[in-house]
Formats: sequence, structure tokens, C-alpha cells
Amino acid sequence: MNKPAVLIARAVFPEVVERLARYVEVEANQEDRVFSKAELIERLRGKTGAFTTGSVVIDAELLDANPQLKVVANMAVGYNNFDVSACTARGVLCTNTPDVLTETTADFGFALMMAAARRMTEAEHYLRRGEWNRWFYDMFVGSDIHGATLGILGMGRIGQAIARRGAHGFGMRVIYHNRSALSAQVEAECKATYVSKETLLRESDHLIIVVPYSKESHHAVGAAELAMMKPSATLTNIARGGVVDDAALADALADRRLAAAGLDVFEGEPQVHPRLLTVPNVVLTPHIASASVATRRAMAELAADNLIAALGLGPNAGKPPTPINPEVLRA
Ligand code: 8YV
Repeated sequence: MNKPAVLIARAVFPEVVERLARYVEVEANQEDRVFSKAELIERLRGKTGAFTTGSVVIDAELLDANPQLKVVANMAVGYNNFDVSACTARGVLCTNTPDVLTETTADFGFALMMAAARRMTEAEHYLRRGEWNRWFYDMFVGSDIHGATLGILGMGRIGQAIARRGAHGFGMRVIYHNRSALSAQVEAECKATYVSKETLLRESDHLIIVVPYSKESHHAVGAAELAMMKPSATLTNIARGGVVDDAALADALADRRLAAAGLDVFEGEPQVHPRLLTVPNVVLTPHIASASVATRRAMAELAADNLIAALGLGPNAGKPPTPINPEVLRA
């Protein structure tokens, strides 16, 4: 029997390519070229499955050009690069990689928030420039984390993991806003209190954004929302570019209407809004919140598990562990 053919659209751990190759005919992209849409459509010809990352867009046009495609397996928990309803309508299964990256991503969100609040990169740049010639009393004074109010916008798995760190590790008061309130039990575990979005913006000393990107969350934090925040507050975005209006954020940082920000994701990344590159009070990282060795391996393995199982192969044949649109499996 012919093995089904799969495109691995971006470079990934060689062991994962080898594992997939035991089950399927693999076309890999280990040189990690970023395919244009036309090239991606071409390379998917005859492929039943695709292994994707967050930058690989799967939309109706691509699906219509490749009606043989059965599964798209994202090596990411976020899946705004997929048009899920277009996939579902065409019987294409979508999968993602939740859970395995929760704690690592929460660690990073916390680190970015702390780096922004304590002005770490600003101070490091000063030191590297050779400007440190004496100590002075208010040199790079920032704001405290312990005892402060931590605000979380989007209280899914990663938001909850950040809440636990803040409440239990740093004695923070934790408030959150979400589409719906969590159960009383989860709220108690996270020591977190549900508030309106306006209260969240007004009361947070440190606001972390962990809400998935969608049309509804586009610019959820823009000029009007930033204006509600305390001038002493920090904002950290580890969710997706586009949830925050980066131009409005750059203005608020430049005018010191907001003390500092930590950003791991950007509108139009890998491009970064030019004004964000010039304001000193922002810590910038290139979308690495899930980037620990162990977690990136776990994400790649889970994406491969999904792909293999969705193609009816391997020990979990027909039962991919983390489907996004499981109704496709039942159809
Ligand atoms: C990925 C992410 O590194 O999982 C997500 O949603 O944003 C990151 O963990 C990125 O999307 C690459 O696929």
C-alpha cells in the first residue's frame, strides 16, 4: 500500500522528520525556506497532510487548490493561521499543540513582565554602551512585582498558569477578564478575581495579554484602552500581534503614559513597528515564549502524533490527541 504523502512546511527536529517518514512519504523543508502562497499550494499537490507552524496560512483558496488534503497539524497552540471553518466545511481536520507549552510560556510571560517592570534590557544596554561609571540612588528604578496587582486578559490555560505564579509565588493580587468567568474552584486555585475589562485596565499594575487572536480580539488593547491604564503600569503581550495596537502602544510608551512594556509578538511580525524599536522602555523578544528545548520537542512530537493518527496510522490511528475541529472525525 502506498504511504500517504505529507509536507512538513517548515524545518523541524530531524528526529521528528525521521519518525514521520516511518509512516508517511515526507517532503521536508529542512533548509527552512518560507514558501510564498503559490509555492505552498504547489508543494501541497498530492499531499494528504501538512505539518505547519504559526506562519503557514491555510485558507479556502489553498484548500480548494488541494482538495486531497485531509489534515493540517499546527506546531503551535494558537491557530489563527488556519481558516478553521473553511477546513471543517471541506472535511479537513485541524490540530494544534495545547498543554505541552503552558508552563514554559507562562514562565516566559512572567520573565518578560519582570524584565519590563525592572527595566532590565534598558539597564543592560546602558551598561554595554559603557555609560556605567557610578551608582546613583534612582538608577533604573522600576516597579515591584511582589504585592502588586497582576491583571490577566484571557484566562485560558496559560493565563491560569501565570495567575498561579503571581498569586502563590509573588503574593500578587490577581484580577482577570475573559469571555466568561472561571469556575469557583479554578478561581480559588489561581486566587484570581473576575473583573470587567475596564476595571482590569484601570487597576492592573502589570497587565499580561494571553487572549487568542481573532477578529473579535483585534486591537482589544488600543489607544482608548491604554488611556485607562495607570501611567506606572506595565503591559506584556505574549498572545499574538494584532491584539495590541502597536502604534498606539509605542505612542503611550514614548509619552510615558505607560511605564514599560514587554512584547514577544508583533503586528506583521517578523516586522516590528519602527517606533517600538526606538523607545527605551520596552523589552522586545522574537516570539520565543514557548522556546525551551523540552517544550519545542514536545510541541513537534505532538504535532507529529496528530498527523500520524489523523491519517489513520500508528498506535492512535483515527484518534488524534488534540483536534481543533473534532466534528470532522465524526462526519
Ligand atoms: C509558536 C505560539 O512558537 O504556540 C503558539 O501559539 O505562538 C508559539 O508557541 C509559534 O506559533 C510557531 O508555531
